[in-house]
Amino acid sequence: MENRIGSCTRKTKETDITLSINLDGSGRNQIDTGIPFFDHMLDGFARHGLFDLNVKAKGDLDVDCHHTIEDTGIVLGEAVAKALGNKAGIKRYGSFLLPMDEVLALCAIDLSGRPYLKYDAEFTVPYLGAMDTEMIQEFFYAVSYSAAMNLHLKIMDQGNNHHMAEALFKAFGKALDMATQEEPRIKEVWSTKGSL
Ligand SMILES: [Mn+2]
Repeated sequence: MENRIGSCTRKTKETDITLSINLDGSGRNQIDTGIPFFDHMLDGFARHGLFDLNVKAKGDLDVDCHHTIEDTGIVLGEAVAKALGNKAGIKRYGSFLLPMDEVLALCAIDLSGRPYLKYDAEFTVPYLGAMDTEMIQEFFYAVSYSAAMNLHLKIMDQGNNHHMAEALFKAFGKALDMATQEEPRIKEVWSTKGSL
């Protein structure tokens, strides 16, 4: 099977983003959003999901990080959806329980075509670097609806805020890698409805 690659460009008055993802990559990535902590999170996502990811985002960071992070989520979701096409022959479900020292994060995904985010994570600091911690939920919400995926994220054991954020992004990478893997026993779309 050829590498499944999706790319997406989005330009508004607030942001200008170009992103491409190779679902069958090796984790190589080049990420520049202008928000170093967010770059660090996307690096963890790509590396541990074994996705090749290129992101160039220029946003209105003079306002704050909101539009840049939200719109990067929208563009990432669209690129994943494009790379998956009709989703024939994939596992569809994926989940991962990721420990990071004292922190334990859960991610479960169904590439169902029905967007839904269930997010349960409480941060005790407002910022990590120049990234608002409340933007973590906004990012995953944007990904979930633009890729039309059912996405559950939950911090099972709390701890250091940097660890909690990083554990969520890495768990998301691992679970998405699992859900997008090919299932050789299935040739068609794995749904009783016949489409996802
Ligand atoms: Mn880190």
